[in-house]
Amino acid sequence: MSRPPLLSPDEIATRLEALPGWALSGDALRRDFAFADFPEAFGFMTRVAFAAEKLDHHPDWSNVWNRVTVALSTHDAGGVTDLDFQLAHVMQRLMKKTE
Ligand code: H2B
Repeated sequence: MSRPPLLSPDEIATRLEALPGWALSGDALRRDFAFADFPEAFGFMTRVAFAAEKLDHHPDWSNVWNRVTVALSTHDAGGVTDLDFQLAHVMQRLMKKTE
């Protein structure tokens, strides 16, 4: 499937203003999420997994008990594209359902 183009550093900085807690580090958008406990964290990951599959765009992430560490980049493009912002917004929405 064709992937959208890489975003410029300026475009990334502008779009990050709408995503509290997220930052560009290296070639990825990154954020750490903290939840009340493991079921909340894993529930969040499960909901995100279904949304990611629908988007055909998947996070690099890890989980330790109540924490989920996320890096979003578009592997096929070698950096950050609109798809990463779409997935970051999905995560923001689903995180709020867990709080
Ligand atoms: N996820 C991410 N983060 N980057 C990709 O380039 C990517 C993906 N490519 N999910 C998709 C799957 C691709 O491998 C399939 C074949 O569409």
